[in-house]
Amino acid sequence: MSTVYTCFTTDVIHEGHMNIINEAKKYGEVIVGVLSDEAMVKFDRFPTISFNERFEMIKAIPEVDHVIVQSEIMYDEVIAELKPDYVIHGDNWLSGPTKAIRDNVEKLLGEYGGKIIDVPYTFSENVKHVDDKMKEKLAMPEFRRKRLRQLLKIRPVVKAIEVHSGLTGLIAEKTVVEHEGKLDQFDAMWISSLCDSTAKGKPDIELVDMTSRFRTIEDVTEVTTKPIIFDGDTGGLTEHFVYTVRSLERMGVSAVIIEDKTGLKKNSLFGTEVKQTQDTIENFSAKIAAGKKVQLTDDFMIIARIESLILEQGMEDALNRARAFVKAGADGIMIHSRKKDPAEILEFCDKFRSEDKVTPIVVVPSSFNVITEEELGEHGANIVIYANQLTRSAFPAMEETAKDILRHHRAKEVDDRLMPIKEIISLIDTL
Ligand code: SPV
Ligand code: MG
Repeated sequence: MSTVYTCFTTDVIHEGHMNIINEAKKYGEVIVGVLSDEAMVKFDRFPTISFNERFEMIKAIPEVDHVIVQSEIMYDEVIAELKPDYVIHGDNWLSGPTKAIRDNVEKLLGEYGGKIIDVPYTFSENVKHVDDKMKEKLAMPEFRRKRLRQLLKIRPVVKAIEVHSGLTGLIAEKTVVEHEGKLDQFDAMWISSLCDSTAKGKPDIELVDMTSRFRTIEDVTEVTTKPIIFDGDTGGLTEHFVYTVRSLERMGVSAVIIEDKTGLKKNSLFGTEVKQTQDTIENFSAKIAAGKKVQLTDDFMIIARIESLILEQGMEDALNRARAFVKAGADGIMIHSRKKDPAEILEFCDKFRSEDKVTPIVVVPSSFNVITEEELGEHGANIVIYANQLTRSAFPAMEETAKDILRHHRAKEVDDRLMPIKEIISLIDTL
């Protein structure tokens, strides 16, 4: 008897899946692979139910003969093991980033004469409704908030990108690339104080008030599902910070990062070129402890950001602070540097990791941008934040367009680099 293989990433079985299974049944014994959580978050989205629940759900379908775990997005392992006569899939993988998966399957099957069956994708009201509902569930505060902690368990390095509006949120949410046969996307979003301020044409000195920063969070949460790491600057007065923690938690933010500076905060990338004052270990520890005391869920994280390297206070000072802030209850440590050479960041990571194996380390490779996420991960970093690149790429592009319209007294000359009108009007999903 022939064998037919398919792989599912869904949390809900709808008529589209049943159509594939029924089609598969015509060809022989049906084997379904359930994609692991690790692989699923890399190319699709976070599951809303546990892996075991997804596995049991597939097992309960009478037409399915066997269920296995597929641990990678690419089918190499399963095809080598099962040598199925057919692989069946919705024809939506004929284009877009998932085409790389189909190409790979085609190559693997071609080696022994296996065949692909592309089943027309089921477009129906109910399929759309089920998909929308899963997304909406992921966007709810109680689901979104805990996702950063979940990701830290399953991703070797969680990567976050800066967002400061609904539109940049959509870029973080939807951008998936295929590169060298692998699919990838961002795990989380960073609401940068620098970019949130810059988008409003204001300096990054805690001038944009919390009410306005919260409004940015709402703009982002309205159109996305990924977890949010909020740049809380210094956290302000401890008496105010406790209220900020409660508000962020309520909005479904996963983590706030506060930096150990006091007084008028300036952006760290100025370093010692401007006057900046580091807070005392005692004061900052008390702020962390106060925040931890008021939070209502176990999901929310308060991450302490250490400015010792930025302010040239030395490695020992940075490490001392890290120890103290973890003791005060910090759920993670962010270490920052404005050097181009990542050496001091790596030294901190190595030294901190040698004495603390568990506390997540966050790094922001804006200046030391030659190092890859993988290399940072090898030194113990858990979260990598691309803190300002969307803003920095958009600004020069917009400025150049403005200049060219002024030069030519019309917009024709800039047209080639613009998103087509059709694309921009359909970029935003409607309910
Ligand atoms: C931000 O993005 O606002 C940050 C990171 O705090 S940095 O600008 O490098 O200080
Ligand atoms: Mg900032």
